[in-house]
Amino acid sequence: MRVIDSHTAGEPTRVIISGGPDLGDAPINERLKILADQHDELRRSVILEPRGSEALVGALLCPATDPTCFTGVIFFNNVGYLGMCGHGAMGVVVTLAWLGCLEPGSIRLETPSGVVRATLVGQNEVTIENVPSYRFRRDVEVEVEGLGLVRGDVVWGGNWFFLTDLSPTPLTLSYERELIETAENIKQALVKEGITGADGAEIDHIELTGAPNGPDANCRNFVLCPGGAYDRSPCGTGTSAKLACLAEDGILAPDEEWVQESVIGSRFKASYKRNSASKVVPSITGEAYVCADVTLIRHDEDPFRHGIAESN
Ligand code: PYC
Repeated sequence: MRVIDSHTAGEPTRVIISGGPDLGDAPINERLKILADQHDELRRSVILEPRGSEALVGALLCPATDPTCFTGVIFFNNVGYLGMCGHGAMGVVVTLAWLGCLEPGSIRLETPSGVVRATLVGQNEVTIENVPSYRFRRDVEVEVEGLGLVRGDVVWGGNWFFLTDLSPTPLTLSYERELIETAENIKQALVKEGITGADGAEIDHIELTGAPNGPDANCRNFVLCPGGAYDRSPCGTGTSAKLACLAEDGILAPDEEWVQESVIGSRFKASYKRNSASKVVPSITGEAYVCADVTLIRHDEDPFRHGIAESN
């Protein structure tokens, strides 16, 4: 199986170029279900060790059902599937350009969370116009082990987020273990107290926000992803969630620039517009770089051909 690896602001994406299954021509959400139900070993072998790592997000390209879209894309990680992935969409675009399939300019990508417009500038800079983002619940209070009462917002940015500016430690890598534990405890507390996104959706991303380190950034974040890895980038969908709150609170005006810094110090530039329904439509700009063009080999006799999982 040929895959191309890239990183967007430090966060890795692995795009499957050949060797993926044919998922038919049903709507993309149904194809995601077929992939999950019938071909989940693909996700595991591409993402899990020994071929991958917990930080990796995979992308399977498939023909779009919407004729205005360049391609469909299904994102997945070490524990399952993502409706949308901002850094991953940037990685896909840069990968397609590196393969010679795309020129600088705009395309539309069909994702399970909705259609996303992506604009490539040069070879490495990509702007994603994400799905409309909104705050679902504000100032939600949750009792968290080791932290006490934590207040935050439940927000949709293409994935479900709990955003809070409470962090007992600075948002730096020297506190990596503590930050993961804090975010995991918040996530567990949300589950325990039955706090969800719309229609009972699990809140599977926790975003801790705080003051930036650099003078040219507005905010720093630490984002815990569903499989327990933290996002090395400022997280495209997480930055979208942040913009939705800033817009609603009247802190950021349409078209005003917001610079989001990640826990490793990388940045996304962001802004938003309001669509005809007055919904916040975030634009997120970042840089992605192709870093490997790889053939993954899965021997029939290899006991870990489908990755190292608890069930091994
Ligand atoms: O950039 O949206 C994102 C993302 C989600 C999970 C990891 N990265």
